[in-house]
Amino acid sequence: MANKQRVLMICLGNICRSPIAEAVFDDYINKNNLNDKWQVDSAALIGYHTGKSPDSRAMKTLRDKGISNYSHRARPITKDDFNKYDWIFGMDEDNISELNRLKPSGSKAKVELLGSYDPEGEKIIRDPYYDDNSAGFVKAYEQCVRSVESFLQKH
Ligand code: WE7
Repeated sequence: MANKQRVLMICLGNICRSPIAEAVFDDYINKNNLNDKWQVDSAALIGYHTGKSPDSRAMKTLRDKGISNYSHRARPITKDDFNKYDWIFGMDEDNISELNRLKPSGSKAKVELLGSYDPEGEKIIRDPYYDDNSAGFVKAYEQCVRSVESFLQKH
């Protein structure tokens, strides 16, 4: 359908937080019949993990929450993404600084913290990569659910 709004979820390597955010967004638009209006993808700031599946803790968290059909391969963000997407969401302030540095001037995407939509005001979705368990992934998931719901109710 014409005039789909496009959202791109971004984190450092595209294997932990941004795949969770993408899967949560996709699940929400599927369940609410918003597929004609929205499209979502995710990407990395660094091509370090290009072609890899999300971290097993991210996939387990999604499965435990009932999202079992998600598959994704990490890819780096491109200059074109800044004109293709309407919103590009970072997970923390480092992501936002890097996105603003990469963004070609005059490109259309709005660069924002996904957590800026969290009704509980928890703006930063912390990087759980070096954690020794999956609690940080579950927390990131819950933050994504709150922010995605609130974002889609506003738009
Ligand atoms: C991460 C990461 C995350 C940090 N996912 N990596 Cl060892 C490395 C080096 C360059 C790029 C990437 Cl992606 C990675 C692996 C994957 N979420 N978070 N590294 C991380 C966190 C805090 C301080 C420094 C780093 C590299």
